[in-house]
Amino acid sequence: MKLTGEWKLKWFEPGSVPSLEVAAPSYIDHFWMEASVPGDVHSELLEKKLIEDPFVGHNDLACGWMEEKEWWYRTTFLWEDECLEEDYLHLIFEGLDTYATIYLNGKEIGSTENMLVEHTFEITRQVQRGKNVIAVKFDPISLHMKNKEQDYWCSYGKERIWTRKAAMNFGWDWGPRLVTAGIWKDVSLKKYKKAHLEGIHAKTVKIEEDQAVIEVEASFKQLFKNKETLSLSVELRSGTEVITSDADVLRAYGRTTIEVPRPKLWWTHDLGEPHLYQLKVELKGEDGLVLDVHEQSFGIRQIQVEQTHENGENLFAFNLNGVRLFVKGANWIPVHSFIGSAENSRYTKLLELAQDAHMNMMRVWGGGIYEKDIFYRECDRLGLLVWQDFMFANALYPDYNRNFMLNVKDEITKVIKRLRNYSCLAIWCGNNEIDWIYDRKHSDGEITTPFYGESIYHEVIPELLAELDPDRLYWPSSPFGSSGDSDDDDETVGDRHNWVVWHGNVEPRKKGEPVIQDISLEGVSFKQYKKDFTLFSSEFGMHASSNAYTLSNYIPEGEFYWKSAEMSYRNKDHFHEKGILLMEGFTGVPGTIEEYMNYSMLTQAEGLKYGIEHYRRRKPYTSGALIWQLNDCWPGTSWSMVDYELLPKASYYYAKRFFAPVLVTVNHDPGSDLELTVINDSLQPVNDSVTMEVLDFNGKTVFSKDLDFEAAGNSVLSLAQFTEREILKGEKPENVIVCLSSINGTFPENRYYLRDFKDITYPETHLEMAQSKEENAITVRADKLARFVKIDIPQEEVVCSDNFFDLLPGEEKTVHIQSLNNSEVRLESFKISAINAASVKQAETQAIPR
Ligand code: BMA
Repeated sequence: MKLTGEWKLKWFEPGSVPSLEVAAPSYIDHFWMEASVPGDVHSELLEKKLIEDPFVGHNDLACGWMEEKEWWYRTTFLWEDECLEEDYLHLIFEGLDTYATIYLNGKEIGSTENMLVEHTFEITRQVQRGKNVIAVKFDPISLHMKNKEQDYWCSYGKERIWTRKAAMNFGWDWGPRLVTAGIWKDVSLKKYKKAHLEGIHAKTVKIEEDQAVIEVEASFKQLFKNKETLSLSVELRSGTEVITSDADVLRAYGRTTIEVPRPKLWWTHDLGEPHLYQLKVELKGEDGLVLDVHEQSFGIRQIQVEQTHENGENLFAFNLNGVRLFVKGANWIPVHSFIGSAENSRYTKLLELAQDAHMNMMRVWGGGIYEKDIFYRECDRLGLLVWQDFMFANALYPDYNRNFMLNVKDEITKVIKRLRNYSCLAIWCGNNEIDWIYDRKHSDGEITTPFYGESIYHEVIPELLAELDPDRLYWPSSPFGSSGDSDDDDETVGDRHNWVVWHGNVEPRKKGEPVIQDISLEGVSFKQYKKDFTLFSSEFGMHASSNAYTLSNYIPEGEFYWKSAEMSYRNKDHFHEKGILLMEGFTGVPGTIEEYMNYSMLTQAEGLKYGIEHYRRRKPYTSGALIWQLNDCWPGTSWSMVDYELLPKASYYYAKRFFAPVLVTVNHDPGSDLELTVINDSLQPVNDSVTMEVLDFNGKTVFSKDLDFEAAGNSVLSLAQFTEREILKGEKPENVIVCLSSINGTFPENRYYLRDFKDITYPETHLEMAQSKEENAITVRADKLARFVKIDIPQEEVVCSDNFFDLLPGEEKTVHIQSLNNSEVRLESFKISAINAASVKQAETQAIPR
């Protein structure tokens, strides 16, 4: 029985009313506001218009008072069921944010201090027939911080040292401080008879040609009065195919293996079908009656991380069902500042976007939450792997405190049990950047304390995993791995965060050495990616503006201009110069808001393309590229590829090409030779021919060549090399575009300029366009080369088949438009522009002359 839906909510001054009074069934909550559960107090007050939208202007600062209140939720439920001798009842809170005390019918049944996991209460004797009252009190965090030392390293919000809550609530370098409270996940009542299942663990132990072996373990809890010998049966189903097996049970634990003939494997979507079986585990009494059932989907698959190449070199390569992968994806942060109120559909939309851009892995970054089940279910369904951090990020944690550690151990245990059965789960990781940054800050004298928290990642988590999920790789931190005296960002071992680009880190660096940062045009430039020979790039990226619609919705009137205080407030990173330097090196410094939006998006998109094509050419010695970051939790300017209103930035559309399974790339820098490489991540051999054309901006062919190739499955093929002279035939390098296209259609068109944007003078081009309402499509054409053709969409959650593209002279492109929320697409309000277009076109006016 679900207890979600309507609850009542009210805030009090902390301690101003005795708790037992408010919790009492007789208490009159008549005048309290109604509240949704799951949810959070900010969303509730916003809906009731009691606060201004915290995302508009500086309104987030006006919400500060909410952190200092005591928040109460109350609800009633009717319990008509009888609890018999052998029955017992659980009240389950899947998420309480954060310091909560729970009362049932006026009695305190417990208190919790961990937002990140579920909390269950046995209420068999407290429940009454008829009306019952639940009251939940949330204390202000500050109340629990009294006498708690907070005088050591913790980026953003010192309270989070002690508080097991989404770290990003306290602010991050891409989001505001909005410290939520509330019942943020489902609440339910579950009645059991005699016993219930507790921990199911299903895994693939062997995959052979025509058979797979699955192992299912289950434990259960039995009512102490019940002395029956219980049994467990397991069923695996795919369509009409059903395999059943009974487990051998010893005390409260059972185990069985299932042999699956001709198994259909779970693959990432780029390699095959993410096939899912249905798994059912039943717990039965001596009379054969089913006491409890567990159902889930289950993918037959094996995943490992290969750390040594056949030739002895180091690797960090995921291997799925025997196939060594190149991981393509992005880092995932909470989908909203108000996580409890975020709709499940937001997860589906973002993950489908990721899949459409050929991503095959998401990293659930350690400063947010262990995601909601919908996230993992969708990753299972869509064939996306998950890199799962434990929720420890950029801070020291008080592992010297026994109570804190009991809380942490409980959290880790619950999380492993909840997530280990998802097929998408590829790796566990202890924390975000703590090992690496501890050494940096310690060497600089900024940290003088011991490495508090070290035992969590190096002792507690690995010990619990050895018991509860021993077969999946555990990686203590990200980045992690050192070849002797180097620091954990070592490119020759494990994963690496490339914050040379953007943050200007100077690397390699040895442990104990001072930290050097080079915040200069060259220091932060994306050209630095080519010096990165990492085995696995798990974080790297650059800022780009959000789309105009997203920003203009939340920036107060008159403030939507470049360098306004409101625009600058959207950028939560330190040293705003970094972004400007990055643009200065590639596009030039913007002078207007329009230029800022274009230049930052173009720099991010071209920069990521530059880095990722380099990483991909290094396969398998580089085996993964996870962009920082896929999504945003508010309408700011950040490293994200998709903005808060679910409007993709240019980099997202670029990803559809630079992450394509088969890609032909050019390795080139101004003045250097052009090296053509075919990257084939698909498992099939590809036979095709590349047409390489060098055109001037009026469309004249300067050079053209067809190059046949045959690329083996899962391989990289070096194809050809040209000097600039050979292909320019006297033309100036800044006056041409190099186009690579496929004769057989096996790879997407790939285009390059031979000089940086700022060093090119684009001709003035004229755009022509037409629209088709019936097909939700726009066709665009340009007379001369058009750079960065942008379809500006004043509507949320709309995606194009392509956007932010270039058009060759006379080239015509039809773009299909899709609304993610199925609302009407208002084509007539779209604006089409190009950086070098004479004017901006409104979608309704022009028609392409035939
Ligand atoms: C890394 C991440 C995040 C941060 C990002 C950008 O440090 O792990 O903590 O938001 O880089 O600075």
